[in-house]
Amino acid sequence: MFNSVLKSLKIGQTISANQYSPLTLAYIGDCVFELYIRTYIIKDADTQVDKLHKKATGYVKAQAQANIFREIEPELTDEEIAVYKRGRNAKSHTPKNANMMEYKVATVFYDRLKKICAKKGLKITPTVVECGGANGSVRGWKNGAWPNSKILFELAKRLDVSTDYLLGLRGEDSERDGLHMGWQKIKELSISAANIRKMALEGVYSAGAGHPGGSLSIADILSYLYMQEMNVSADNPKNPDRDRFVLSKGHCAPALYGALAEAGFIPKEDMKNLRSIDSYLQGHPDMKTVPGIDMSTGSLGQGISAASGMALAGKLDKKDYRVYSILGDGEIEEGQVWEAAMFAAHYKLDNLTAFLDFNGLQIDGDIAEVMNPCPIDKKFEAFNWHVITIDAHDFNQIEAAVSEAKVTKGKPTMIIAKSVKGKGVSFMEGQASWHGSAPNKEQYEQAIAELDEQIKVLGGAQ
Ligand SMILES: Cc1ncc(C[n+]2csc(CCOP(=O)(O)OP(=O)(O)O)c2C)c(N)n1
Ligand SMILES: [Mg+2]
Repeated sequence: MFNSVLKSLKIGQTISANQYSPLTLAYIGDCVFELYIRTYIIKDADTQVDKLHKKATGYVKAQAQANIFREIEPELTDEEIAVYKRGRNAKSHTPKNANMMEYKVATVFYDRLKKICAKKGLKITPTVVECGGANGSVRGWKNGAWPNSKILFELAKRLDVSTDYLLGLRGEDSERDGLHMGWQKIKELSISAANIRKMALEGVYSAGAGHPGGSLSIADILSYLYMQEMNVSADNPKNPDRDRFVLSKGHCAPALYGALAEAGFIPKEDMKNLRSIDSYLQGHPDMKTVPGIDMSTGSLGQGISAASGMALAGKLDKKDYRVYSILGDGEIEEGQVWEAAMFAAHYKLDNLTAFLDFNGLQIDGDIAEVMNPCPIDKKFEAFNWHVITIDAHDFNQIEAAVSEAKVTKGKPTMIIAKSVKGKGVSFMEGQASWHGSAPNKEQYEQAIAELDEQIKVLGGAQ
């Protein structure tokens, strides 16, 4: 059935409104589902599924479905569970074709489509649901290409919403709904983040030293802050009214330099001089030599203290600027962090927004084994901070959290950003060994190729 719908659809063809039969919905649901797996399951770092999924086999899809099923089972009704299990291959314990989840996603998708069209004053007409693409047919799973979910991308693009919104992963009926970022903006920020990752790696590779893992895990947050959020300008880096940024985990300077280069503060060509004896781009940020750097950091724990002081200064001077900072999850094992936490809450520094890069790893491995700081959220709450937990690689969540921080009065905000150390480079992800070591030539070239591929998929220039 799915195949016949697949065959009946052509790239560039128009799906008419009366084709919104359950079958078509199920088909679109299938497309959506593939993307769901890519954006949701893979993101959650089930690397085994990730690797297999890249092979784009039906088995993997089934496996991923089984994983989703296990995750959502407690929320399903008995009837839904029965529908799911009817579709299962009893021997392999994996589901067959359409299952309840697909049906659910398809339904949510249609609801979302209706909602966004109503919001934008559009009717669900052939033009709204027209399929897009260049090469004449809807692409399937072959060649590891982006598959049928192309339709989803096309719709998201046309409607200027994110794919997550259409998938029902974000925004439903919440007050954050209105904050939803458009597809175009997410694409731009994703491309900037990939560029920041590339530049950070270029620096570390050229220097033969540095910290790639924690640099890659904060690239999305930096992209959001520098390319979207902060009131800063390369033309006037010392503007007294600018927002401030302090990289408390200063060893991740390569990512900060990448962000500054992406935002035009420093020339991109300078990345290759990272850590050279005569370069202004040292292994840790130096406020005296690098335009756009507000605080010299690297000794863990000190940056957040300085950021708190800047926030208090802003209050005393009756300035509107906001102060942003990023801490590491290993960094918060430093006692000084908790003095700063107490200080910022005591002085009700609601102009201070900190991110905690919760990648689970520090220099020697698992943070829980070195000196377990968990539960981190409860600790900051106890210190009287407003705490929000998000996915560090999801721009909608970053934006929603920053917006929430801006309207939170009387308290500083800690955004606990669950991240993947080494994010964006397959062989670095989740590996403590990439905390502070440089890639060799072959590894560097592979990493850049992977990031270039990501940029290509996003439609950017590599
Ligand atoms: C006061 C101090 N002690 C030790 C170090 C050495 N050091 C550099 S990075 C690091 C681990 C930090 O872990 P985390 O904050 O989790 O960093 P990330 O995972 O984000 O790279 C350590 C111990 C330091 N820079 N400062
Ligand atoms: Mg860490």
